[in-house]
Formats: sequence, structure tokens, C-alpha cells
Amino acid sequence: MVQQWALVPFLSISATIVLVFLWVALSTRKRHDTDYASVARLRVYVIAGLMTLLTASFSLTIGHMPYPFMMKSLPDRVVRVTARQFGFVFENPPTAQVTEDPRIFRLGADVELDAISADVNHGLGVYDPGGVLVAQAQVMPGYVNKLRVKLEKPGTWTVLCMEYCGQAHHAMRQTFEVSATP
Ligand SMILES: [Cu+2]
Repeated sequence: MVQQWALVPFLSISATIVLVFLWVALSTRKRHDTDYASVARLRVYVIAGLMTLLTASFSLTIGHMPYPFMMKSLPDRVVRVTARQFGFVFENPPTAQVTEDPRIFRLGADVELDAISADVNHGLGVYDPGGVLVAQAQVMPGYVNKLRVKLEKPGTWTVLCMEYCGQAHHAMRQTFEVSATP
């Protein structure tokens, strides 16, 4: 749903850019003198408008950042995800005293995926059972990227590689289960 709504600003901004280019191209057909005072005034309006737009969109969206819930609480579970050409391996962290299957979670769990690569750069894309991309992170060799995900839908979730990493990149996928019964 979010992905579909993202098309609306993309298409309207693209249309605006095309119209501005057309307007500029057509306005150069006949010669006229420049009124620098009105150009300066227009510039002030454009900058003021842009600042208002940016401030408004910043204040409206900042509350939806995923970070506050990450700061407030510890994850319910931590799972290490190692990416390599061409797959993802889920494991319990070596220090954890858990015997749970690292690919089965309970519904509503707040999970931290500690993603690292064993070879080249990959991307970790986490899709819910409806096929919606819920979270993603870069996966790099030599660095653990911590991705927090709330598993709010029961069923089979899919992990796909989000960065072209070689010939079988398209086949790089893994699944995990979110079960409503504990
Ligand atoms: Cu990959």
C-alpha cells in the first residue's frame, strides 16, 4: 500500500519537472529583456515555498521513524542472519542460551536480525506473508547491521536479496515462519 502511494508524489513531481522544462523551452522562442528585480522576488518566493514544504513534510513524517520503538525496548529475540552467494542462513547467536528454531517466531515478536555477509555486499529485504516489504538493510562483510522488525502477521515471511550480488542473485531467498500459537 505504501509502495503504491509513493507513486503519487513521484508522478506529480515528474510531471511538474516536464512542465517547467517545456515552459522554459517555449519562453526562449522570443527575445526579451530580463527584469532582475522580479527575478529576485521570484527566487525569494520559490525558496520560501520550498522551505515551508520541507519543514512541513519533515514535521509530519518524523514521528513515523522506526527508531523510537528501538530505543525504548530490547528485542524479544536476536537472530544472526549470514548472507552469502546465494542464500541466507539464520542462526541463534552463539552466546544465547536458546534452543528455539531460528526460523520460527511467535506472532507479534519484536525481532532483531543481526545481518552480516560472508562474501560480497548483499541486501536484506524482509517481506510479510502478503508480499509487502516491511524492512530492509544493507548486508556487508565485516560489519553487523542490526535490523529490528515487528512480526505482526502470521504465516510464511520471505527474505530476498535487495542488491545485485552475482549470477544467481535472483534465486537468493529464504523464508521463516511466524506462528500465532506459541
Ligand atoms: Cu545477494
